[in-house]
Amino acid sequence: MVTIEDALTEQPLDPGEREKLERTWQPCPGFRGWLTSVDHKSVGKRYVATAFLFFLLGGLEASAIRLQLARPENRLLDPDQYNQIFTMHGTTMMFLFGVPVVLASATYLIPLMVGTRNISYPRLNAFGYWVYLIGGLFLYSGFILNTGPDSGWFSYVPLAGPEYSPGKRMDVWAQTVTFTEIAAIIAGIELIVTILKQRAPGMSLHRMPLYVWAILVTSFVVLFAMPSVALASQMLAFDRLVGTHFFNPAEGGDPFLWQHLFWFFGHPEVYIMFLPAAGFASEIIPVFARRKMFGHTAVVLALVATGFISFGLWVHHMFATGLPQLSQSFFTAASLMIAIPSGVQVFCWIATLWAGRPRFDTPLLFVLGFIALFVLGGITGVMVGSVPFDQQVHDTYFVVAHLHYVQVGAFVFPLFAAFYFWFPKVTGRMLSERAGKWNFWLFFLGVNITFFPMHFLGMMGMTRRIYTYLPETGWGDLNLLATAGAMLIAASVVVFLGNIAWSLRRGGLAGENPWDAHTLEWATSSPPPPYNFTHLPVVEGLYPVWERSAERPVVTGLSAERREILVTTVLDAEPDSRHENPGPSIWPLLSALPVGVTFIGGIFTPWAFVIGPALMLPALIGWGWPQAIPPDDRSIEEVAA
Ligand code: HEM
Ligand SMILES: [Cu+2]
Repeated sequence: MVTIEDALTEQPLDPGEREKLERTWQPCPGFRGWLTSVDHKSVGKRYVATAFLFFLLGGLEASAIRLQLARPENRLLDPDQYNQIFTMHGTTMMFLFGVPVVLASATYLIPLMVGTRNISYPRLNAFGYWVYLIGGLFLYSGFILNTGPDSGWFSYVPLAGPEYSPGKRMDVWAQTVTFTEIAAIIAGIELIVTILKQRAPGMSLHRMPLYVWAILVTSFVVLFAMPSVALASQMLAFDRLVGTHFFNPAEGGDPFLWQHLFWFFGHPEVYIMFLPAAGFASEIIPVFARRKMFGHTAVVLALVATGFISFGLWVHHMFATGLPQLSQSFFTAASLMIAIPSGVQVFCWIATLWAGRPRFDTPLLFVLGFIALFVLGGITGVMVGSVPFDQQVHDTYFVVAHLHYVQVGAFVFPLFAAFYFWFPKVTGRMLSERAGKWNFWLFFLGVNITFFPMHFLGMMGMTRRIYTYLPETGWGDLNLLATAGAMLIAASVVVFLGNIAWSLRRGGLAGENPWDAHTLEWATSSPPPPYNFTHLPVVEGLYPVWERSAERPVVTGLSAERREILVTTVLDAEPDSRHENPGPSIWPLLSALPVGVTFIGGIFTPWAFVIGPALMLPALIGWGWPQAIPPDDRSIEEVAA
């Protein structure tokens, strides 16, 4: 076994090594390259861009909702359109934007941050992207054909069951969910393996960056939460298509089974979005406060604790169903408890800023906005977490206000911070600071003007999911205000898009490390080469770039003629073995298509479950076909020796 000390060599790569790396890792040219890429960066970029596209679509739907509700008795949308649009909005934001964008950005960032050449299972990663894309396109083709789901984003039975939702609408919803869950589980697996087995030598667990911790916890949450809803959506599909009775009480089924299975996923989902967002904040704050993070260990423990506790709260979504007293108390206690690890993180962020010399660039502004909105959303969360209050405001706009403070404030804000922060790394160019500040202030004002009044509307009795209301209710003015706020949000998104379009061509050149940041992705060029690092780095501290010694030790001995990655041990990240990472391949795409045939065809004919797998077989054979590369039998001792 090679020790870390052995790895601390400074042998320069022999001349021509870089050209060899270029040749080994180059993607296929042109359009074929686009279809066959297995590079975590190109797939990651594409994944993030697709998720943002869905964010824009979800935003258009939100605007339609807000325009409809701006005045009492408005006739812009009819009830049927309204039902489809709010369901599409919720479904898009949660399943096609929220979870995917989190995992997509991790797909891009994690291999760079842990100092490796590519993600583990890169072909599976590409496959996951295609499956997700098929799911998203499927949902939107349904919507365009007036077959958009209309039972709300959590599709409660019996409303979503065969009796009250005939037609194909809810089948489209159920299968879309299945697609996105498959994609998410795949990403979770790859990220866990990459984090645990591919960290650069020296990055022992206690030197792992906080964002990497956040993604590790998130990926485990994904693995435990997603199967629950994937199962539920298949059971719903079977109830609707095959005539099973999982949720039909008349035949011994149970509608509450749906609620439990859904929320056992649905609540942790909120943390699947929030934990990485908190991870972004914990990376960005030290850079702009220009000091190390206060309470690193406390934040790690808080992330892990949040991951665990997030599985103990799901029933707080069901307080209005008439639960026994004991479970009401238990789930109230658990819901309040999760405020503790969240509070720990908030205090650590504030302490870091307090003791630092903050530089108020756009990424930090978005993080500050996040902290403010997250605290507000957290407070209303504690309020609805207690049964008596929840009984009053359940299914009102108070809940809509709460959930958006958390999701827009504690998720979209840090995401924008991350976008401004990592855009220079990904594209090589800086985003405009001036436009960034406009983007931030319009967004921050817009979110508060949109969602703060909804607290009052909820208390005044305005229920969610209503397409209009009477003038006598007195809800008109606050609704108009909320709509005006939504227009500010829309304006800020336009500024954001304009900023990207302008900066991609004219933005200042970023260079390797424009923010003077500390994680490993800043130790390579912007954008990084296909092989990420010319010399794989050896990590000497918790802040690898800030704590780099003058010698700058690197790993040597990995082959540049094959796509070799260094596998290290779980705890101490000592070199363990070498692994060959596969090259470009069309099979992930060709395997994703039969998955599409199976689940989409399955809502029309059960034969799809025969035809789809039959088509899948050749694709899998192609995928698994041995490649004509001679085995590499050098021992691990030659690496880094
Ligand atoms: C960016 C501006 C946004 C605006 C103006 C907005 C507006 C709204 C409104 C007015 C509703 C209530 C519809 C109704 O009950 O009739 C709603 C519902 C919802 N929104 Fe948003 N939203 C925005 C962003 C987001 C984001 C970023 C997420 C999640 C990541 C999200 C998730 C949801 C969910 C899950 C629902 C519940 C849908 C349902 O009842 O089935 N929204 N949104
Ligand atoms: Cu919850």
